[in-house]
Amino acid sequence: MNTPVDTGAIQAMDSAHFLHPFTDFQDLNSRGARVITRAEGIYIWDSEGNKILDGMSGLWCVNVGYGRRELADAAHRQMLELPYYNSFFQTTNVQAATLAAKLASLAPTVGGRSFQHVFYSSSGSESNDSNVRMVRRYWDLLGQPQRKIIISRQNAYHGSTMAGASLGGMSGMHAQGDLPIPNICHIQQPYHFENALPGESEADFGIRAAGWLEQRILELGPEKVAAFIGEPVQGAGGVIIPPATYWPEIQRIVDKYGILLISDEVICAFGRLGHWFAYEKFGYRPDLVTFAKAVTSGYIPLGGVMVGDRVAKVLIEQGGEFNHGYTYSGHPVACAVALANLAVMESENLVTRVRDDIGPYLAEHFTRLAEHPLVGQAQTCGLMAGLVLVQDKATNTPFAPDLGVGMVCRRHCFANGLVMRAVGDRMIIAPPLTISHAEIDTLMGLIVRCLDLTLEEVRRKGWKA
Ligand code: PXG
Repeated sequence: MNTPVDTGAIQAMDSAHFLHPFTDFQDLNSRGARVITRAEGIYIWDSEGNKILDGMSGLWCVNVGYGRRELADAAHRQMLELPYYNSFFQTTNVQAATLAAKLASLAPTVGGRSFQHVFYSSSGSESNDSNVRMVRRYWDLLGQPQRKIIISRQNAYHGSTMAGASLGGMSGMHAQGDLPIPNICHIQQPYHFENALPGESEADFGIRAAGWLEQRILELGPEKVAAFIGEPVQGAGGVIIPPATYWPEIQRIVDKYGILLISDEVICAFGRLGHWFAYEKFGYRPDLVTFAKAVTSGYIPLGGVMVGDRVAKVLIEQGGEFNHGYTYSGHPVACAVALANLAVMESENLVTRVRDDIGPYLAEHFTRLAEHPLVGQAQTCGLMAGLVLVQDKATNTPFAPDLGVGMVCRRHCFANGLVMRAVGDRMIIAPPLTISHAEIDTLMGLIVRCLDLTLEEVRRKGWKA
């Protein structure tokens, strides 16, 4: 049940004291934040009693859905037994060691490369900072300290710390705070809808987009390039699904120049794409894999890096002390919750369910949205999906960005009990992996209704014929 909440009082405290992430503070204060008070399954409730279908799994993380007693019990038990101890000074804890072994067993070996080691953090951002540290240390130890540059992509999201935001390719983030830091650069993203040549097939575009990496490596000098980092499917960038040809060609290029490959799976791992880890789906062999979010289904912060054999061997056998770590590396409560979360995923076959059942079911229904007069393209990958709102469907002409049509649609979603995100004019969802067929039907009904309302509004405003 909802504990009664005085919405106005909470909003007043919120406005007076809480600086929200990625928020125009003044704008939020002028309207007051929506107060979310409880959640169950795929639904959240606000303090006014509105029930809202959470099409985003919180922020891409609540993969097992809300209200899981198993996870709460695991945290409670662990807090009573050992709430905290560090792993700096030659100590460990049962949960951190057990989880590391479990994660190693879940990460598939591809092309003879396995992941036997985990470096823990508390978030995706920290994990990518750790990646930068590990990559640089690796090349230093191999006597190639000039290999410093990490290549990433425009419109990538890799976090919000100095290194995370630098690795990411969000121009708005780079504009604040003199980013990126040195030795990080970006190539164009593999977004067929926007960047393909007229008539260019997905397959051809995928090869050409991967070729931008080789071009940049040659411009920089291969001996200076340390690593390439990418999300299997770009999440925060708007669910940008690369052509099937893209990742294998990236693999060919990094192999050719001996460059490390980092797969940032903060969103894509733990079943989101129907696999424990997404590199398996796309057929590439990363050296480092960033994870966070759904490792605990977001019930408690935990992140880390799966460290592949190639890097682990050098760090362990040649590295001596690695001068990097966090107070909460291997936090026993977070690791206990992760173990309980992975146990739920295994016992309910959530990962294979996405691949064989609910993922295809979502695809079947979501892709039909492409028939809507406002939609230029609708695609899914596992339980991630994105559609593009267009001004002219025949030519896929976009709306002028300053009209903010995506935000218009998002407002209709929120007002009608649906969390669906807008990234520019791309509307995206990533529901909990537990969503039922009937709940997908409900979700689709809500999306269609909100698209219809958006269409009505843009026509009324004369933005579309
Ligand atoms: N890498 C990826 C691929 C992510 O999606 C991070 C790193 C950073 O994780 P932390 O735990 O430090 O936030 C993320 C996070 C959005 C949105 O608007 C996405 C994320 C975070 C905040 C907002 O879609 N992803």
